[in-house]
Amino acid sequence: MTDRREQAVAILRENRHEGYTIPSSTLYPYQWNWDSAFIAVGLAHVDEAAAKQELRTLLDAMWPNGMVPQIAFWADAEGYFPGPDEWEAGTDEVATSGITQPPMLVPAARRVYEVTSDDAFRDEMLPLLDQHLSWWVDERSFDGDTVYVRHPWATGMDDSPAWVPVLESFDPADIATNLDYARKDRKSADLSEQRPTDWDYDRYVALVRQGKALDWDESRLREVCPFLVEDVLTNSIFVRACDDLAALYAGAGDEAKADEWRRQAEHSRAGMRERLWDEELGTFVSYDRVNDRKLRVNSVAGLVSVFGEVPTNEQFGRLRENLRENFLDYDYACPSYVGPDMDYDRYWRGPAWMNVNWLLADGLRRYGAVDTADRIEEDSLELLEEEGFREYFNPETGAGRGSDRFSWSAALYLDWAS
Ligand code: 9YW
Repeated sequence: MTDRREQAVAILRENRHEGYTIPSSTLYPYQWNWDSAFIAVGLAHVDEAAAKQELRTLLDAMWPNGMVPQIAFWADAEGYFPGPDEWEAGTDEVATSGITQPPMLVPAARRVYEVTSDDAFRDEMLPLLDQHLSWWVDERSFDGDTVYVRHPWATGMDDSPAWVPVLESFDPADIATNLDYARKDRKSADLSEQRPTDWDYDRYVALVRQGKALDWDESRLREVCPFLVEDVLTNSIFVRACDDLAALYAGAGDEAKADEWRRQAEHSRAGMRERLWDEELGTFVSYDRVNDRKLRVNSVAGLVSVFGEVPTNEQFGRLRENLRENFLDYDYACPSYVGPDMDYDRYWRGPAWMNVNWLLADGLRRYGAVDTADRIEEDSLELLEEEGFREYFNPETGAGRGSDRFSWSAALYLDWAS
């Protein structure tokens, strides 16, 4: 094993708690939803039992209605805001946050199944994954095709410039009575420059307090929450999740169910092509349902539509041009955002992230864009080799940013390097 490979395995071991892996011991000391999915993909190469358990534990936190929470607070920990007392959400078994994250756990479960060929694991997962994806369709879709989220944290790309117009459209004081809080995420002067601003945080916290005041009641929140967004990244992963669930059902011999989810994938894909495509930018964008408008920014999220095979061939041609001209013109692929106020060091406003590179490379291969996928994977490996398992990276200099010993960076290294 190379040194880096040994280090990656050591990080996953060190961040492992009982049955799940925390994203980072310095910044995120609980179980996070899509982090666990990427972690399971990596763990499958080195510890199949742990990979399966990672997903089982995540699904143990599923709400009775089928929502899989963004955070499961399985054990007490210090150093994170907002913690369980702030959210007041969860199940009889575990306290959780009151929002979800992109349903990456379904593609991850398919991957883990393919690596392990464990039919019992697949059969155990099927009804749970079905319940979760059904929740998206039943509770989180206005039209039955595209799905929405109600918090920037739910998108996984917290401070994407795409959310600014929505966050500007309301006054935090109008939706939450108390706006006092203390951030715990800026543990050093450097991190202050690399994390979301206070302006963003005021709005994140106000949305949490609104949800809590309404007991996380979906139908009431649908009426009053000012952030109801059809996020392009969530939708692309959702479409892929529907296809992957269909494939798992087909393998288990349940053709009726396989058909049902294939049809859902097609229907959601069609909705995205119709409403989320932006010809001028050459990408897919998110949609603000409250103010009925596209959120027109050139974010890597739009490119990740290839992960769900969303672009038609014609759209793909345009998207690929956009990728080449605007995103690959940096020393390291792939900036999370390009455009006005791009910030190479700040979180989702410019830095390159390994999970997004992984999704993008996977999707590009589906379109036969092998060279571009190779370039993204090679750059990613180089960043990880040179800088270690950082949370994100400056796309111009390659400097590591955010937390160190970050779990999904280690896990995806294991997948790429295997
Ligand atoms: C937060 C844990 C999470 C990721 C998100 C990333 C960040 C901050 O960290 O969110 O407090 O939830 O934006 O994608 O899941 O690694």
